[in-house]
Amino acid sequence: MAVDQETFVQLKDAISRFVRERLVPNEDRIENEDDIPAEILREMREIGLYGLSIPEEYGGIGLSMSQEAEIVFELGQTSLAFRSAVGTNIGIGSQGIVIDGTEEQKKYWLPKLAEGMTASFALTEPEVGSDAASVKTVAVRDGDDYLITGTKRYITNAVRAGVFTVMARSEPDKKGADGISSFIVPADTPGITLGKIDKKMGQRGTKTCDVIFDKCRVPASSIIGGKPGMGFRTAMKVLDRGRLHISALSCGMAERLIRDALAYAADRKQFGAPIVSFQLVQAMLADSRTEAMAAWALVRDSARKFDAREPTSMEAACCKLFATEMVGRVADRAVQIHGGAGYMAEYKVERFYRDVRLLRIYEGTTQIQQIVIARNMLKQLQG
Ligand code: COS
Repeated sequence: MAVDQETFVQLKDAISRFVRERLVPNEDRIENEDDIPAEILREMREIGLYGLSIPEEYGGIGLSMSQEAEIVFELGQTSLAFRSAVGTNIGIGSQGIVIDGTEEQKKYWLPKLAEGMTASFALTEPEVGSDAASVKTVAVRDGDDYLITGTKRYITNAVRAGVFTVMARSEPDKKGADGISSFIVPADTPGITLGKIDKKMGQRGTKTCDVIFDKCRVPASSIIGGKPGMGFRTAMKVLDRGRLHISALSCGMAERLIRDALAYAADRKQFGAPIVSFQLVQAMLADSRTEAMAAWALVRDSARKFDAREPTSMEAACCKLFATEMVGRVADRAVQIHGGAGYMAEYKVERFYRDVRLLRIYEGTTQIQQIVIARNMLKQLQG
């Protein structure tokens, strides 16, 4: 799945222009209002951002992973809230259906998502974070239906969602991963309520909250792929892909931070000269540039392997580990280069410093990536 190069170049140019001309000028508004204005969400729909990764035959743009990474790199160069609004559609919210859905599920849901209905991914729970296989939300069989009950936590875009993909335990006699199914649950299903919007360290304008399911009735046909007990594996495949996406996003934000830090250093004078002329400042810029290039090369290479259908669980975890930690260091140096100004809200660098902290946590913490990498290394050793 990929669009032809000419169409892709046009799309990338259009999105890059949209980021510069529409999103960057609205960054302060997002920060102050803690929301994305409806007109910007509409423009994001019109430009096709909601359907980037949905195959063309289902009404999307049908980008390959490599192409998606390039676009997300562009989207990373502004407040992360903009990417978050469409991120669940491009990634974790839609991909369960794209990867493992039945033909009927794809035909029904994917065109709606490509048009801009928001899809939200509901895995995390109050007691279930890194240990994703211990999902406590239950789906109890009732005739041809299931009744879903449980609480999902920190669910991105829940307030904007038209549909949730929900991981729930449908096989009570099976422990761990084998007992979990992924369900497609329309957001207007009776029995769903939303908790209060979470107050976060950063990423203002993104919306997360609890989603509470109380005996939500869904037909058995809403299990992704139609086969119970496969939901954990679907979620893991979705997250493998999502980790490449978050890595590309980290590289985009690193680009913005380096650009802003360089511009500030060239402008700011101390000891009678622009601080960029001082070697200790140059060292910080050079370290950031080097690490950002290394991360981007890793992401591009891994995305290419993903498109070639090579196994990429380990590669995706390596990318997520390296790129998200990299952007943390780049943000820290960018604050340092800005000096006192770097601590002031007037300069956006302190905001981005807080925003990127989440990248090392969601879609699998750095420590989970280390576990995934080491387990794959052992598997390779054992042949
Ligand atoms: N793709 C396909 N299948 C996978 C997979 C992947 N990437 N990873 C695991 N599986 C399969 C395994 O092969 C196994 O199936 P079999 O028994 O048929 O072989 C099953 O899923 C269970 O896997 P495993 O035993 O490795 O599960 P663990 O409970 O040990 O969990 C980790 C593995 C820790 C890696 C997983 O729980 C995880 O990624 N946690 C982080 C969750 C996360 O990212 N949360 C963020 C929330 S979304 S913002």
